[in-house]
Amino acid sequence: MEIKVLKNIFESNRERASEIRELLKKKKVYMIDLMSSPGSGKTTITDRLIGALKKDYRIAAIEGDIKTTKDAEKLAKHGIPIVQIETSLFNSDCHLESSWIMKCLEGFNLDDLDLVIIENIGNLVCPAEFELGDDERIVVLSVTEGEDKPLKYPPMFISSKTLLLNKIDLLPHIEYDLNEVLENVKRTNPNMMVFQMSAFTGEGFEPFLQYLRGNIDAKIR
Ligand SMILES: Nc1nc2c(ncn2[C@@H]2O[C@H](COP(=O)(O)OP(=O)(O)OP(=O)(O)O)[C@@H](O)[C@H]2O)c(=O)[nH]1
Ligand SMILES: [Mg+2]
Repeated sequence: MEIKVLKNIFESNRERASEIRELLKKKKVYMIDLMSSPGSGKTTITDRLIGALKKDYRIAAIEGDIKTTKDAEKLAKHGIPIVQIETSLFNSDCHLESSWIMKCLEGFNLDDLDLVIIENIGNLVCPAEFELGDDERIVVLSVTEGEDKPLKYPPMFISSKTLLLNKIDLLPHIEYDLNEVLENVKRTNPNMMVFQMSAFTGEGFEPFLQYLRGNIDAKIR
């Protein structure tokens, strides 16, 4: 019985994710799902992304947190549509689900959008289990989290297309083996695209921007 309930949750989430995929295909909107541990740099990256892309694309953001509207407030200066999901208002869930994303999308005018950025809740485990109907799952891993995370938390790395290895400005100050983390990524997901960057200084951000522009344009142009 327990297994049946669990299966139903995942099935209904997957069905709604498929509906989202269809809707975004029809409306020609690209959607990314940024996932990571708490504090890896999702909001800082989102801020930089919006700043760099808002001249060329019409962007909206969905911010997921258990509590507070702090991340949405940080992005408010861009003047784009933003929805903050606070899961403490229902179950304090540690991930976002596709039915909530659908609700947010229904609140946007999709005819006036090219790109939706979802910042998932800071958690390297649960969000991997819940498809959101996005075009691209992106994991952010900061260098202060250790080289072993791809091996320890494989579902997140296997289910994602892209890795942003963030906070490389801190490398001179810490013990960190770049080759080791890259090897661990390759062992976990050989097809993963990896971008090394500092969302803080902007170093390494341009190649990721070019790659993302290519993916967005391939869908919406
Ligand atoms: N040195 C350095 N600090 C960074 C970088 N990116 C983010 N930070 C800092 O790391 C802290 C957390 O960054 P956030 O962008 O809030 O991280 P987050 O993943 O959105 O965090 P949650 O939403 O709480 O999961 C902040 O103090 C940022 O200024 C970076 O590339 N280098
Ligand atoms: Mg954040």
